[in-house]
Amino acid sequence: MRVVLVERRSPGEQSHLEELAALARTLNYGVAATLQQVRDPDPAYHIGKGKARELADLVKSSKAERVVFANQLTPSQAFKLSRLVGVEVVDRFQLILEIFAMRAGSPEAKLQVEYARLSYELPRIREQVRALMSVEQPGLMGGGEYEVDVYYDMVKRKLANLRRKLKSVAKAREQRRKLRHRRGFKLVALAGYTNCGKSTLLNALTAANAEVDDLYFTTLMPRTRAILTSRKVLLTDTVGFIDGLPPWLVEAFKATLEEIYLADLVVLIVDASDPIPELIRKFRVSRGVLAEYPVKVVTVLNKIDLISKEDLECKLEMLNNLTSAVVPISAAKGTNLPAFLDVIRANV
Ligand SMILES: Nc1nc2c(ncn2[C@@H]2O[C@H](COP(=O)(O)OP(=O)(O)OP(=O)(O)O)[C@@H](O)[C@H]2O)c(=O)[nH]1
Ligand SMILES: [Mg+2]
Repeated sequence: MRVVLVERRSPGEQSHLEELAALARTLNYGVAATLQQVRDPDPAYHIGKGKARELADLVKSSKAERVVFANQLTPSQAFKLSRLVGVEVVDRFQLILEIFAMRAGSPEAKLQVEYARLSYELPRIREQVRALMSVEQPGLMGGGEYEVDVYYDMVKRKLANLRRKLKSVAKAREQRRKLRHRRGFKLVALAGYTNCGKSTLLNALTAANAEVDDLYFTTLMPRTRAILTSRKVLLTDTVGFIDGLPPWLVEAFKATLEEIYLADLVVLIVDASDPIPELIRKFRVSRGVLAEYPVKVVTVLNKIDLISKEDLECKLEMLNNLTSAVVPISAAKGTNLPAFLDVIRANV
């Protein structure tokens, strides 16, 4: 599918368009064109009205079938925009949800994604229906309200039901962790921004054979394996972080994220191949997710095979100013993994 990517930024704000393009690639979309505007959000179209018309022309000339916004849109903005440009308009969160839905292989992942989808939908149901009805049957609002209420209640009941199921999933995970602890295992979780190389590192140190690719959110479900050279240490691969992770998504993936928060040690992986501002942004996002929990963290700088020696020194120095004792590695090439294992053993 061909898509147009749009981003509105407030003055001085960093662009997220490149990341949006990576998300779009993950869904196998081709980026036909991009459009940016620096201004405060407009209540009607999010971007300015003139810019919205420009978008409509761009959609037509580039034969795009969908528009994706880097910003969160209200249902009525998405609705108005799609009427103006003639194709569906979605935001980054919908894109992330679709990726999660596509990646969800296990029953547990499906539960979590369904929970996330409905939590996203619930506060928007009324506005969505209102936006639809105001065009199709102006003046007939009253009649539909009852049906909206029925639907709203149904979604709420579904959510309560899913919450119960997810709770039992979390309990099962907790019991497994306790059992492992009783048997003398130490639990180490691999965490970090999506695509930083968590699964590659898991594969390098264990017999996990986890799926690895250059797309986002390849891993949704944790996978735990013993380290080949230290059988009493269990490594867990986890779902990646992303900027602006909405609370409903975090809530849905709570059981999964608990593998991180309740580990004996968290290895925070940073992608050395990112340019410095991007590297810092992702590091901050990851630290932010971890900050709420009193868990011990060691940081590794991965993919060092992709950068020059000078670049590595510069990035190491910068990271060492933000956190202590960063270990440079290449999970793909196996560089410096023995030193990394020493750091793990010293910290669990
Ligand atoms: N050159 C190089 N590439 C790496 C290294 N580690 C990982 N990669 C590549 O980076 C991409 C992402 O790796 P994954 O292991 O899937 O990353 P992840 O953190 O598990 O990603 P998600 O599960 O999608 O969040 C893949 O294309 C890997 O081959 C490394 O040390 N060097
Ligand atoms: Mg992975």
